[in-house]
Amino acid sequence: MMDSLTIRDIRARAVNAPIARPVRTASGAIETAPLLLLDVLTDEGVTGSAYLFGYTPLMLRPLMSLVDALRPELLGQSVVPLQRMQQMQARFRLLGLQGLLGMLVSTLDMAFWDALGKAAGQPVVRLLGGEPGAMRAYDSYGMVDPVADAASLQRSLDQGFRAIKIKLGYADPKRDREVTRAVRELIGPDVALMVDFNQSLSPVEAIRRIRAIEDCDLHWVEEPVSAEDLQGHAKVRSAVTANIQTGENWWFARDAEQALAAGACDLMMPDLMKIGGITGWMNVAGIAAAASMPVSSHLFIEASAHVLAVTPTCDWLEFMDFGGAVLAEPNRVEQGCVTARGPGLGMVWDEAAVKRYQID
Ligand code: SMN
Ligand code: MG
Repeated sequence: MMDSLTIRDIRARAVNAPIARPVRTASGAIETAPLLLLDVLTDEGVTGSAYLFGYTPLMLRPLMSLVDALRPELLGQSVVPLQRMQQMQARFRLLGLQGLLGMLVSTLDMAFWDALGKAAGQPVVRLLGGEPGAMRAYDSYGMVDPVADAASLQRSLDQGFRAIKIKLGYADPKRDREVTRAVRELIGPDVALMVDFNQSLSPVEAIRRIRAIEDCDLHWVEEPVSAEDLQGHAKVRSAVTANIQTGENWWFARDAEQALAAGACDLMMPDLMKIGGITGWMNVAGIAAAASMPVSSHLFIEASAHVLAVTPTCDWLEFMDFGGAVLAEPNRVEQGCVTARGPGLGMVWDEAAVKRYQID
């Protein structure tokens, strides 16, 4: 067991990886996974890794430049995630950490934790005071065609998923109802059904559309209005019976606290890459526990399985596999659950696949 790790270099590679099925949302489609693969090399020979999801390939080049800009700030520093987070917060206090910089700082935090886990020969979840456990997962879809996608949805159930999420927010509101009813019919009454509007509606329109589908026994309704519109979320929440879910666009723990203070949601789903990595997640886990607020994850299957297992009010793990194509052994679903692996976060790059999908 090493006493401490010192950052020797930070390596970043941009890849545009294939995904199992495109994710069509009311606010744009995701056809591939544009990822930045980060490796934190240390003097002690341990390497910590994590991936950043850039949403669009357009952001990969700027992110590569950002890594170059941050490298001199971090070389020679110790791998102590809390200290590095405080260093970044202090260094960029005037600028703020929202946006690409926040994504990078959060992903570096995940890589730091991965390095600590590897150095200790333990999964990160153990360093956090928990142990690997089977986290119940839902299969996360984009906008579906209930006829064309029927076989795929059935496959999800056959794999053991007990919950399905679909995207809504069609140009024609009637289509929201048609699709939701058809999917409910397909999956039967015992499988949880979540719907996600991806911030596409005004509060008035959201209330109208949610009321029209509430008889489909919805497990939650996600981001009906702009993520930043906390009052809008609160207004929708007070006008419908369905539980309102949000959080994937919160920046760091303070955004979570402000959303709770505004009564914006019944459930929360922070995103590891925007909430401050493992370190930021643990802050939010405390806030959520104190507020008795169920916490689900957003993307990042591998790392989320670790942090959900130490989240006292843990709810669902989102299964949307964006990293699988470049991992030697992608996390699988077993009986509808995903279990954290180690050492570290349990991710090893498939170097041949990385080479195949790498972009300069
Ligand atoms: C989502 C966000 C970004 C990419 C794909 C899907 C979505 C979710 O909002 O909840 O997974
Ligand atoms: Mg969402």
